[in-house]
Amino acid sequence: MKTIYLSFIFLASSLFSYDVNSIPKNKEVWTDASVYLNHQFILMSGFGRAADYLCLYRSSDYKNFSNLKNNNVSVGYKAILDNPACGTAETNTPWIFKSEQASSNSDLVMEMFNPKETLDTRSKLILKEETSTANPYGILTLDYGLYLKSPQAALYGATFESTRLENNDIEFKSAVYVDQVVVSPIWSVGQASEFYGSKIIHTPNSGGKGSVSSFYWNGTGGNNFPNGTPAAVGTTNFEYNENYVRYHRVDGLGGGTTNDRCLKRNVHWSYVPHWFGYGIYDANGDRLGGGLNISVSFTGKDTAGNDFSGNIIITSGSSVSMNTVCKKVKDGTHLEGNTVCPGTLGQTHLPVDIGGEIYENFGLLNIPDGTVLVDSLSNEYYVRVLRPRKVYAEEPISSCASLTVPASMETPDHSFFNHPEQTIPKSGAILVNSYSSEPSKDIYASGNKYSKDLDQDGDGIANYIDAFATEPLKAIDDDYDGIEDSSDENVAQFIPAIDKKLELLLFSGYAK
Ligand SMILES: [Ca+2]
Ligand SMILES: [Ca+2]
Ligand SMILES: [Ca+2]
Repeated sequence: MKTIYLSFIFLASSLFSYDVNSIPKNKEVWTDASVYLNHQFILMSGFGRAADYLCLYRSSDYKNFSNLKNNNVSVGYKAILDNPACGTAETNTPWIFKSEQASSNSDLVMEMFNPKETLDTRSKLILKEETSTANPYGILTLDYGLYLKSPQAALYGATFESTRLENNDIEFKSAVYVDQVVVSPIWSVGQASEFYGSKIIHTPNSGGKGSVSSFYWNGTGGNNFPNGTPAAVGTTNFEYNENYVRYHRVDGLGGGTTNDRCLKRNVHWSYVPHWFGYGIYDANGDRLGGGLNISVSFTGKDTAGNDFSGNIIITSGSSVSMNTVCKKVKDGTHLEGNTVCPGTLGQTHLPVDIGGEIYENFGLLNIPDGTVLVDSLSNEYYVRVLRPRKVYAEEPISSCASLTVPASMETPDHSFFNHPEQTIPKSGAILVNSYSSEPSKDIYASGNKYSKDLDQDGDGIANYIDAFATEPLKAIDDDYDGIEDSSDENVAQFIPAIDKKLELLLFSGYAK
């Protein structure tokens, strides 16, 4: 059995612990996911969420449930997963997995689906070769899509592929599409979008080089994915060895190129972007909205470890207004007390070179996960850390002297998407439940799972093919609408109508 390891460089996700047990588990304070983002995101964006999806596959216990058949037809199985532990939003419903590997040498082919009333999530993984230290990308194809059912629209799509070249180098490519409505509800479906294309050539046991192209359309003047003129477009180019990454970014519209910067790959620190990194909830567990101006007191430590006691302002359910302070990007140490970086007027993340070290302004405080903030009327606000950022330690450029940033490579366009045609397999009871020992987190099945070959409801149909494992009069629901198919007037699966836009070319009139 092939095994899904997880050693994509640069990528990580994490679960924070929090304790708000009196609030129902379907509230946002529980279902919002913590996702580790990267401070040097222009370098990482081409990887998309590949590591998170591989984490879901790996959590599915597929080794125990591969090659499931009923009357010689392949079937799937249901799994309740701890989605936040993989850096993804809590679905509160089972995933349906299908896993097949003909022999121990053949490809492991897996699919996963999460059909819901309004949204449909589906993914396909073909694993040809496991990841290893020499090849952190493995040899694989991974597709992931999120679709709105009515009116039909693709909200998110991603294709990741790694292959072996003739000289044994590994080529990793990706294409990622994001409808901005996924990022923020202030947008309407199809109004604004992002596209990323990346290509990396990795030499095992040595290093590699690559380019990440990013496009952002805000819909102005009807400009949109794929051929409209973007509001922002650029290419980040990099070379890395086992210890360091050297990179810069070419601004596609202005034509300028940033100075080369140098990161140490295995050293990092973290902070919370105060303008969008938090989840802030009212006493009912609902996330606050926008346009707020709530003054609350905070007593704790600033990021230099000094005592802080004073007022900060909640400006939305994601953001807190606070002072910024100049810190070294290497390790987060303050330049001098709580001053801002010279010449920056406090603007966040404008790099300043001081004696060969790079400094930027960051927020003065990291408000800890689980903090309760109180306003003058004694209203309480619960704080979660939802979007912490990992900062790779920035080194003086001399540490990267042996590396040379390559010229921009050709990166995949939207024709790279595989758009696999998928049918959700027949499945039965929940066979895997990551919340067996924490049933209160599972509002769908209370932590329950069922033995594959037993017959829980005694209707003569084994659990693994009984879609209603505890209801003896029901057994089949092949269209996943919750209605037993013998009394279902319309048994038809949702099929995403995908507009591939292949008649259009990706916008190419930008500086590379
Ligand atoms: Ca049964
Ligand atoms: Ca049944
Ligand atoms: Ca049905």
